[in-house]
Amino acid sequence: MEGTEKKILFSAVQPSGAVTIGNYIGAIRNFVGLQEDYNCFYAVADLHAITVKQEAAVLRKNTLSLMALFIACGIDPAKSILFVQSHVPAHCELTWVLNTITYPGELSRMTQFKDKSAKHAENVNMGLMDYPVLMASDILLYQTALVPVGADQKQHLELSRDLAMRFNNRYGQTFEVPEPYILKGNGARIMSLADPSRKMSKSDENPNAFITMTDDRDTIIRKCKRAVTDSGNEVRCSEDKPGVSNLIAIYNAFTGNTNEQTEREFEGKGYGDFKLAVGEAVADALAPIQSEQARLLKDKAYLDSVMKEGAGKAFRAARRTLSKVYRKVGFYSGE
Ligand code: ATP
Ligand code: LTN
Repeated sequence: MEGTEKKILFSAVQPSGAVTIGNYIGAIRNFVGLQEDYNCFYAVADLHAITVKQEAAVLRKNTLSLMALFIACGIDPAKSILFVQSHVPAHCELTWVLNTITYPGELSRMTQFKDKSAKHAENVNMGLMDYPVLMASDILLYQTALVPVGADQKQHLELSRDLAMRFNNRYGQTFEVPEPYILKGNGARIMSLADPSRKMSKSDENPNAFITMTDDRDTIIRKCKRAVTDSGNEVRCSEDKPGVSNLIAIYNAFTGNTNEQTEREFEGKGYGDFKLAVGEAVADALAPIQSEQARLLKDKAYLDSVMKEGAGKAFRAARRTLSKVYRKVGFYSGE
């Protein structure tokens, strides 16, 4: 079938720090397989990243690294449109219009806003609150049908759907109403290694809470060995064993096992053997991605050309929707 008949898919990751295996398992890994069946747009969400304090030089570096990581993980610039969010001004332009149909109460009750406001009490800014509207703009600009994300983004996606429907009701059919694509089972939400009641987050102040995509083998194994587990000594996935269940989810993500297969594999063995095996499986899976990312980062001209081409294509697609929006709301554009 021709590419033009494929539905559109959009997702993004923030360059707000070292990407974790939570981001990889919950989001990036799934981006790769979806490239065959959808017209995919994948963005580095730098506009979102500045809703918490970033160091300019570090943000620039993280943007380039994330672009290289996308490609190293298997996103093919010949199949998907890879770009940096701030290179396409329509994201900010649509955000302004969508702000006028968003109620403050919808934003102030968002879980992520409440969590991040508590965590960054010294910098509770309007951007942090408006974050989900910018995210809705990212999605709606491309007439997106499907949005692959981790479970933590479900609430934001609900808002994107509400805003699409609200705008369509008020101004006439303009936006496709997007569907979330969230993994089933324990991979959709990888938990902190230090506290399995919280999600693994790249901005956690404790580096032992997460494994990054660039951690070396020894670090990965050490972090797995230190991971908080539960009482008992049995490798079994269950609600009363959040620490072990989380390690099983990680192990399965990198080995392709099911919960049952992993439980059988470690029957009669203790947590020690299991944690070592998890660390080795993660390190083995990340090694080829790491070397490819390092190779790409040496070829800045190539990365720049991918970004430039992606931004051009995204710009044209976004313009079509933005022009329609501007017409519907009544902005004068000359005779
Ligand atoms: P921060 O911790 O700085 O808020 P983050 O890692 O939560 O960042 P993003 O970079 O915006 O946030 O996340 C990119 C993608 O990774 C999203 O689809 C998100 O749902 C997914 N994701 C993030 N953390 C996890 C996790 N622990 N488990 C599964 N998926 C995750
Ligand atoms: N907020 C997202 C990252 C993101 C995103 C998007 C995801 C920004 N824009 C559009 C999907 C679609 C997060 O995962 N924290």
